[in-house]
Amino acid sequence: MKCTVCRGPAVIDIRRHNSNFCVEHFTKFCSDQVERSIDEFEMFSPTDRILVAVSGGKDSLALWDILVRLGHDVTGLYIGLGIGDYSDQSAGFARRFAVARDLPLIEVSVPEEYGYDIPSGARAARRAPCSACGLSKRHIFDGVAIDGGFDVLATGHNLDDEAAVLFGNVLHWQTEYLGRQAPVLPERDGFPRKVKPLVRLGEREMAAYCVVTGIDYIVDECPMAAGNRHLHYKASLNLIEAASPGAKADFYLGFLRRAAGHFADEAAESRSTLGSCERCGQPSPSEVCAFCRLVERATPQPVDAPRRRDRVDAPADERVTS
Ligand code: Q46
Ligand code: ZN
Ligand code: ZN
Repeated sequence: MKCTVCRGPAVIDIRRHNSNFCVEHFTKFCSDQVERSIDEFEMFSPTDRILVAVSGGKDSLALWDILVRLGHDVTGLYIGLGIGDYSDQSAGFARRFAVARDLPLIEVSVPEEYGYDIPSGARAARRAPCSACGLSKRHIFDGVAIDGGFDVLATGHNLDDEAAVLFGNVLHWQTEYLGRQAPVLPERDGFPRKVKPLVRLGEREMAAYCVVTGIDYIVDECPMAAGNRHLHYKASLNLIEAASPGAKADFYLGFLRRAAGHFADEAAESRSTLGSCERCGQPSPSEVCAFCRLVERATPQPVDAPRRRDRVDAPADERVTS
């Protein structure tokens, strides 16, 4: 197998592009795809300060690496969720990545800061673990991005993730969600701009990127992910992709180009006017936001209301810089 660009030995084939690449040209292919998404969807400018949410997994670490290589100013944000060994190990991968490259990493521990961990907190609050986890992460992402003065929050959602979510939203015709399924969500009402620069790259490519560039990442999936319906959607799409290379990208990117606009009004209508949560100050449609209600139910004894933290000058122990 030869590289389509230089005819040297190829290390990966990308069937949907009908191409094979050597290490150098595969790395370039990944950077080019990210750059193309940033430009096409107007995600951010070269001078914007970017906060990238990192889990210690392949996608978020590869995204951080690519954005740094493209010359962007990027700070990592790792959230400790208290999911046993999985959290301990994933934190280690995020820290080692940051230290080895001398990159700033902000860490927030949900158990230490808010008094619950995801497995027991979700049980106490009678929520599915991923629902409690998603709510917690969104709250912390938003708070750190806004309080730290970042221009944009970037997450490592890839083509497989986004196609699977789209598949689920189409299967159940969740039109309000379809209207919001864009790789850029603009800043509004105290929420930061959110972007997904990996939407042109699949899981297999991100794993390969980490291998060829020497990024060590946590391979194990979160133990709480078992039974998540998106795993079934991903498996179904993988079967379709195997028989018809490019189907996944056509499905997702075609939706963005040709159909997403039809659902925009519906998404806008469903947005309520937001006030501020009386406890934490974050934007909320109700007096007390969903996150503060979760904290109240998830902690054995109500703790002091979580407050917005001053992220601009995060304490030294929350930054990993070597
Ligand atoms: S970390 Fe959290 Fe995921 Fe684990 S509990 Fe669910 S949402 S599966 S990205
Ligand atoms: Zn090559
Ligand atoms: Zn609140």
